[in-house]
Amino acid sequence: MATRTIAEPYKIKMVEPIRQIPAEARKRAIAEAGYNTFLLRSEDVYIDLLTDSGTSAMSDWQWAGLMLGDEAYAGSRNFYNLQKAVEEVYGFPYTVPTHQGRGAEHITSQLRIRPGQLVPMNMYFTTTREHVELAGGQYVDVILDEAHDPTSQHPFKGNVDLAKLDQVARERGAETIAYLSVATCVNMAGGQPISMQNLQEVSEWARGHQVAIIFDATRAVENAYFIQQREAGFAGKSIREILRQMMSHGEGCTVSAKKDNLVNIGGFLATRNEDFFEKARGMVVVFEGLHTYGGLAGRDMEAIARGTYEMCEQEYIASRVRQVEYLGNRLRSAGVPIVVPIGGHGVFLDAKRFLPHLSQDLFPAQALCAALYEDSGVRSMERGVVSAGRDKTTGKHNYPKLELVRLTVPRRVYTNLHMDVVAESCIALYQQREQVSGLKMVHEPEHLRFFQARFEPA
Ligand code: P70
Repeated sequence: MATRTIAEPYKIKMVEPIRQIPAEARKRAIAEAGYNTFLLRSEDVYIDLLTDSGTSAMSDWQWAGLMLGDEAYAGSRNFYNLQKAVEEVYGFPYTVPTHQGRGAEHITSQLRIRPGQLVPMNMYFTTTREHVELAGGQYVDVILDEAHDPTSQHPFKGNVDLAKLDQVARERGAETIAYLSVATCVNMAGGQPISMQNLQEVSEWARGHQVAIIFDATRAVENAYFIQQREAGFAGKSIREILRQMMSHGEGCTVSAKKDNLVNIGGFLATRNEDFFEKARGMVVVFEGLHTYGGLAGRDMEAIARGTYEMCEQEYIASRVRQVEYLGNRLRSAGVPIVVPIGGHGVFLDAKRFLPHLSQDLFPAQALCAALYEDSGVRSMERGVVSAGRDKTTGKHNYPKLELVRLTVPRRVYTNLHMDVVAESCIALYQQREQVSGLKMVHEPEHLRFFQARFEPA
């Protein structure tokens, strides 16, 4: 039987006009932005696939919640609604709101890492790693080798390699591990999920070595969807059940609510460890705000609470991930090299295979982002050598195996016709790929350089 089309489980109530500025203006804009898509003005962008972070369309129920914001300095009712939603959906009884994900990472790193300790992670994320290092910790990569191979079809490329964990414990001693930082739908690997079976094994390992697991649960719902679709025994389970089961393996989590939770700003730290919670509550007042708002307005917390329920709806998450898949399949069938399997939040172009004539010193992914913008006004994000930064001890560039351009799909924002426009632009560029030339970096900030670095044609 032919499969029927599944449409978005919503209709559009309000629209925001977008426009494509002329080719000459795009050429000028990207040059003025130092060939860095982070430095473009959003008004000069046609279809914005820079990120899925804070770019979601909220529902009418969330917007209605904004009007119910209780803007009291202390004890806002929206905080209690948020706490309840987090407890019901993730299963953690204690919540500390933060202005966004990195606020929660900051508190976690400062409280849980002693200088010289290690933090094994299933691949680095830029802000997480920066906070680990600022706290004197050291990141160790313990993801499967397959995650570093854009062509490997492994269905759970986000899995932790237990042999790598054993090696860390053997060589450095388990007591040097501050905690395991386990990411869901691993961003830098291309939005690749971790399996429930692997989570179970990692959690047994962690218990055996008396090491805590703290999740980066920023894209845990997308991960839960992949478990439901791909892992034996989960087809009949709801997203909420799967998410709860995933989180049961951790002591707590940090979350950027700007992704899964369908809001434009916000984040939180949640835990079942009362002592950690007490300490985090003590620290949030120094860096973010009182423990019942953490840098957010009451209305923001209400929107997160409501988004936290909505994100688990089956029809929503299916249509969201399928839209990403739709874009990926269009590119794949035209022979454009992308990371497979197609990820949860975006399609990742493999710049090494797209532009084989450019060495990593010529920043191929950065150059490809700039070329894509020039071609169509589509904005994407570099996830390669620029994002990987420099080694803190040798001062040399980190050369990641993955040199990628991320086409990140905002939630509930674009239609599949927008995806067609994006695909056609990538395909056109691929057909004339020899014409894309490399870049040289002319301005390099010390921290998280990719945000503000500037380039010129090499
Ligand atoms: C993105 C955004 C944010 C993020 C994340 C994971 C897995 C934590 C955070 C931090 C924004 C971004 C951040 C750094 C570089 C580029 C883009 N990811 N963990 O676009 O959360 O932004 O709320 O502080 O993906 O992927 P927040």
